Amino acid sequence: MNQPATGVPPVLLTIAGFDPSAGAGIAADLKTFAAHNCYGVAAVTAVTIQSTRGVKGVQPVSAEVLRAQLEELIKDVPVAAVKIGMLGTRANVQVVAELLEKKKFPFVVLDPVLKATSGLELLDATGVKELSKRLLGLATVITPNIAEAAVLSGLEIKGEEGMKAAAQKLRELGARAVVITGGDLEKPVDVFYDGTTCTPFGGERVKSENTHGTGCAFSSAIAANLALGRQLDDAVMLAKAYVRKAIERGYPIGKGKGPLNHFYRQQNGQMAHSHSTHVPAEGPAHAMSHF
Ligand code: PXL
Repeated sequence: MNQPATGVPPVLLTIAGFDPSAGAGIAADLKTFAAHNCYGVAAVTAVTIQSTRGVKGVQPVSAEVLRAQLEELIKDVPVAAVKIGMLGTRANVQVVAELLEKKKFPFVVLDPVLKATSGLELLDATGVKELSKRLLGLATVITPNIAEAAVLSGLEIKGEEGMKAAAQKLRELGARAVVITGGDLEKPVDVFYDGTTCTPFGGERVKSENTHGTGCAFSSAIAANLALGRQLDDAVMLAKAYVRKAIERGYPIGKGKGPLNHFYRQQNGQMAHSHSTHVPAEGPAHAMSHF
């Protein structure tokens, strides 16, 4: 097993896209790992053109470059858990499937990211089929939202009963365990199914506009909790509680949906006002700009 030396945190690998506004994607994943006292490494699958106002464009990384990043990393560091997010292309799905088949990582959390809220594709159409065929069965748990679960299961999902039926269907399609997230519902509920019990995890609606990257933080927090030795159902519940608080304490940064506060636990009160001291930027007041 990948048992780190005393005092050395578990290493978690995220394979995901880059969001320059750092609310979603690998930046969110690395912050979530760090907030759980884990060390994060990342292989980038795509660069997105994005702000808190949404995804405007996507430039996938080639399969060769993704493979090279992964090969270099896994020769070097012992990976305790993998989180998979946006993959971009079918070719990148294949690279990840080959990696997971070759290296048996202790835990794999698959967030099957298909589309941005704006409707832009974050995985191409043939990639969706490939993910369904090859990746579902290689994950410890998958964390689709309702729209993603509907696409992957082929079922129309209405309410909690629909979520349960889709979770069962996704198990039939090869997933070992499924959490369908319903955070956007009027009455938010997540449905967890591991083949034995189908458990709804309800929660109160959190009033916040700062929800950018919620799915990324949730799946990463599950991966961190698994690497730290928790059972899957506990890992899911702890991740849900973490994300809820991180949303409540989220930052009103940017003109769209602000990011979560991944580090609320580390801050706990004493740092709350430390941002008010304004340090003037150095250099000329009117630097050259293309913008
Ligand atoms: O939340 C899904 C997601 C994951 N990863 C990246 C994204 C998004 C949504 O926009 O941009 C990089």
